[in-house]
Amino acid sequence: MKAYWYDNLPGDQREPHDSGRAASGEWLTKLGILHYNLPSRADVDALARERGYKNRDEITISPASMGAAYEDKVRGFFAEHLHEDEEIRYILDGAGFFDVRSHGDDWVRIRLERFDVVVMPAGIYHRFTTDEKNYTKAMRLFKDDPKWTPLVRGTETEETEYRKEYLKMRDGAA
Ligand code: KMT
Ligand code: NI
Repeated sequence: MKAYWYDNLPGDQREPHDSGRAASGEWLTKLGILHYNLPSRADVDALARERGYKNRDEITISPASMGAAYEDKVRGFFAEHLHEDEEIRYILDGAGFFDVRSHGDDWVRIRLERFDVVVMPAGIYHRFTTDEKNYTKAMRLFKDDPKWTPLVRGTETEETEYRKEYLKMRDGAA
């Protein structure tokens, strides 16, 4: 895993967009993000047990697996949204980027490679993209009763309790 501030420059979303300013592990912690590198599947199972992720599936995001739908899918994953539950992703092969909003709506880009796990808290605005190699194979882990519908950023998501709770956690009580 590598995290840095997004450069906000034009160009394909799959380019690195590395501003050259690293985002520290402490900064990710401040945003409520957990991250691990777990080459052993037993460690993933243990994490799932501890945190109550009872369900999982696997997704391969590539032109080979998605055909003509690939470009639309990749653009869809890149629409900024939040969830009312954690989003947990374990990279099985390839690589990809999760961008998460920080203070002042600045983007932090998190590059994930094989065996990286990221847990994003409920209520954080984020988006995903493959990189220029166009290949991400990932395990998606869910709680028993998953609430993982993406809520695309807009007026409803500003007011949702999950967003308010998240900001309280991140910024403390006003
Ligand atoms: C998401 O929520 O955008 C995704 O699940 C992307 C695919 S998993 C790396
Ligand atoms: Ni999401």
